[in-house]
Amino acid sequence: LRFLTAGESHGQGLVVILEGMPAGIEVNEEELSKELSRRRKGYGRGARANIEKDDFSIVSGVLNGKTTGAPICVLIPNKDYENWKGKYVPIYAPRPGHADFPGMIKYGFEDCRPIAERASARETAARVACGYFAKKLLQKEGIKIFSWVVSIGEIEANLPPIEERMSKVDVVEKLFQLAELSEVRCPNLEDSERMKKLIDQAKEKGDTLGGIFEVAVVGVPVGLGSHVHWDRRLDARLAASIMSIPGVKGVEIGLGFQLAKLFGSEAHDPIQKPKRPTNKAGGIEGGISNGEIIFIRAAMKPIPTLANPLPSIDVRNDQPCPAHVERSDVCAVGSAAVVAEAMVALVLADALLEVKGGDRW
Ligand code: EPS
Repeated sequence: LRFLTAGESHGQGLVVILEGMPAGIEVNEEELSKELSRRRKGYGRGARANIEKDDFSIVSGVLNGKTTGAPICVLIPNKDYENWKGKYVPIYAPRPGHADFPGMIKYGFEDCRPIAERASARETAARVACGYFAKKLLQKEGIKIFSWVVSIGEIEANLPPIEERMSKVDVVEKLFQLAELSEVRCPNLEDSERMKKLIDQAKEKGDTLGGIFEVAVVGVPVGLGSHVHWDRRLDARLAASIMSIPGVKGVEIGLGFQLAKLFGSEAHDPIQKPKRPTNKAGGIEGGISNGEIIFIRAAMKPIPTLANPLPSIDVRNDQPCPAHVERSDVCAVGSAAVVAEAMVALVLADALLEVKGGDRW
């Protein structure tokens, strides 16, 4: 399974091509539309989220509601294109933390606009569209993906202990249901309100916020990924896919960094039938899924476009000046969690197809 996206933030639109999906997977446009709106919404997203409706067309690879085995192409036009058409707004003061600065030097531009347009997280709408098809394939095997936000800035949600979030299907399902009701994807609805207030404060100050989200996958069989080579290890592939989401700076599998503090006798999950008592490994041992819940945590940095900007330089004369300001989001951690679901789905569907193969499902 492989996919490519194309498109810029204020260009005509986004395109994604997904190749390698077997024939016979039922898909429907309403569900895909819902996935796109789960990513688009959220407290802290900018005005752009109201402009875009993420209308799309599936232009190939699906007939009569089922995949055909041919490449699937989805187009998502940018509504905002009409407002930007024919205008060119250069960016001369690169934003610290953004691709602006290294990108313009690397590609030899005199301003950062050509970099900013493609570095924009707008591209993640295409990934979510693509991930939908992977999710449908996984669903056929009884594999389901869930996500929620655990912290925004300094505010950590009061949630069931991580050991339970990693190992109990009923806890995972409940957290997901609650997260779906929250404007910041946080399953604790009181803490959601506190997070929203913090986002308001950041906005007032012209600042931005990051946070931590978790992804849990239920129903993964034993044997996806492999210990035999570095690029076949499932944990490595998942970590790379999550790290590829704009703004993500840290990824943990299972107890992750916490494991480093424990003795081996405390860190590993005893093997017993019918069920292992703990899942500190987060469902992967030796790069292979072990049949437990796959559990991933990721940290997203605050968005680099600040309304109250950090110091930068004017690249035309190297003189100090405030960084470029333009409309952006204050906080997009909830959206990143939905994108992470899509990336995880694509990696797991790929790993599943390696094991099961098949032209039709
Ligand atoms: C983004 C900046 C904002 C976001 C955009 C990502 O867009 P604009 O600069 O047009 O206001 O809203 O995200 C989306 C449009 C989207 O659909 O996610 C950025 O610089 O990454």
